[in-house]
Amino acid sequence: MGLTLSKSDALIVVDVQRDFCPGGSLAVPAGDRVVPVLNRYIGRFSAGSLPVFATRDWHPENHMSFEAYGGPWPPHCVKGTDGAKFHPELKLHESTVIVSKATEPGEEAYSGFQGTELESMLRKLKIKRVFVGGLATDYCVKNTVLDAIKAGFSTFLLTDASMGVDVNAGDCRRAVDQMISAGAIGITFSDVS
Ligand code: VGL
Ligand code: ZN
Repeated sequence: MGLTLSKSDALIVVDVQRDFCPGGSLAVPAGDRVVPVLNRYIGRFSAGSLPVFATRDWHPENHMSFEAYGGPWPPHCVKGTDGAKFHPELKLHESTVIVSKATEPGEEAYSGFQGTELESMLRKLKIKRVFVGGLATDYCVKNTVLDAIKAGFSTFLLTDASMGVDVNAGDCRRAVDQMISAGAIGITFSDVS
């Protein structure tokens, strides 16, 4: 596609945390495969001094999404635990802005925009286009992409740097279709290099 990155572009890395990677409590199968690809995007954005945001699921111990509290998931990404840490090989820079979400016991937030300062920070920087990748395609990536579109950003889905859970077969494919129908543009690293 040959995109030229500029000052109004931002990268949003979604939930690349240990618990969502193999060995974690809510692992995306082969979720860690996004790490080297995201590192290339991070390198590309950082080289141009363009902003990089990293969202993280940051739950209290009694979060409503956990089975014990009526939710669908095993405990994961409890704030301050090893499972909530970013994948150790994810090369975040000093300047990366970390966005913690789903921090309230009674509120789920699959989107990085929900209950956070992400949108206001992007506006302050006069960002017009966002590039979104990470985990999981069918939950937090999807909801972050859909909210970015709703907020008026031109939104690019990093198809080579996102992976999903597929609780039901086809969930990821449907999530990608839904994002594209809503206006997201699917790209791979070669489009920005
Ligand atoms: C996520 C399930 C539960 C995600 C977060 O980051 O996609 N999925 N919490
Ligand atoms: Zn969660």
